[in-house]
Amino acid sequence: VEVNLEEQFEAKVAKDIRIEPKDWMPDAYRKTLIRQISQHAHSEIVGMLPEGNWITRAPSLKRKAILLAKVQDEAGHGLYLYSAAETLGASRDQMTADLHSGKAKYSSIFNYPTLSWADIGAIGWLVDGAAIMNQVPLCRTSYGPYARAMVRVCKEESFHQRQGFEIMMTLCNGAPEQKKMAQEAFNRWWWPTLMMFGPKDDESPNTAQSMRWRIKRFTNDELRQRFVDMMVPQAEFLGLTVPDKDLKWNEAKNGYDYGEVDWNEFWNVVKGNGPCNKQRIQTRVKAYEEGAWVREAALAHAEKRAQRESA
Ligand code: FAQ
Repeated sequence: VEVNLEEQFEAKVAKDIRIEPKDWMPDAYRKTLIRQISQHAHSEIVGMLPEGNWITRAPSLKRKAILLAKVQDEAGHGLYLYSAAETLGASRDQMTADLHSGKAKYSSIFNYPTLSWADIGAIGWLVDGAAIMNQVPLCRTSYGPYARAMVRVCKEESFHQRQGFEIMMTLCNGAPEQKKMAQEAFNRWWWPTLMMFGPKDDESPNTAQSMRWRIKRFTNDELRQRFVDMMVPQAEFLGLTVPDKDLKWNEAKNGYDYGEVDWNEFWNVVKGNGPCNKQRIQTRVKAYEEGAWVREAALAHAEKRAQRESA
């Protein structure tokens, strides 16, 4: 029977028929999805923090309102993603506990500090740009709830990316000091953004299987290359210099050659030793503890209602 189920599953994936929560699926497929979706959810939640740092200091009321909306969208994305992981049998409490204990991973990018307002532009432009590059293909991922969540997430991400680009445009067309701030932010965020796509394909233990299951539609290096090719002309348009002396157009491959990412730095950040890892986790733990009364009140309210209804 097991063989049959496995064959049926493989056949569905091959035909691009979505796998749904109640369908039979191999244990390893379920585990991989829980891993990726929960890491993605944690990234959205932790990803609120670097930008949250600038909400009170945004340079105008309009900028503040836009940034507040963007950060709230990220909370929403985190919640859809936790729900998608729950459809696979993951428990929300366990996922939260794993984030808070440092056991769970989340994107390395959110362990870097936001030192100036230009960093908010750079995050929207580069980090959301990378997120879109990675997530548009996930709208066609083989697991139904994850694919459907990505559709709305991607729409919101494209708004986020435009707001980031618009901040960069404003700074680049402004005073020399503003242009300098924009370049410095670009210098800080460029390489960490390239790391978001994950290790090189030959050092990525999960890619081959995830491609076979059509969870991933492109490899880490494929998406990283597309991202570089998309961003270089945008940087030129802004009048910014890409901080990579090895960057060079390669006519034969119809794309850019670019320098080597500092993989030591990448693994160091993934292992918890980036500039802000400890601070990020502490902030999440504190928020969770301070929200205990809300969870207790909601439970007490639900119990009262249930009693009233059964009376
Ligand atoms: N940081 O074998 P692979 C956002 C881990 S966008 C930390 O290649 P896989 C929006 C990886 O988990 C950011 N860890 O793994 C936003 C694995 O560890 P494990 C979130 C990383 O899964 C914007 C190990 O290295 N986006 O939040 C990283 O096949 C602005 C080996 O790697 C997503 O999560 C990294 N950068 O490919 C919010 C997208 N890269 O689990 C706020 C969905 C790799 O074996 C503001 N995820 N690792 O212990 C994916 O597409 C994939 O999971 C990849 C990694 C491509 C990230």
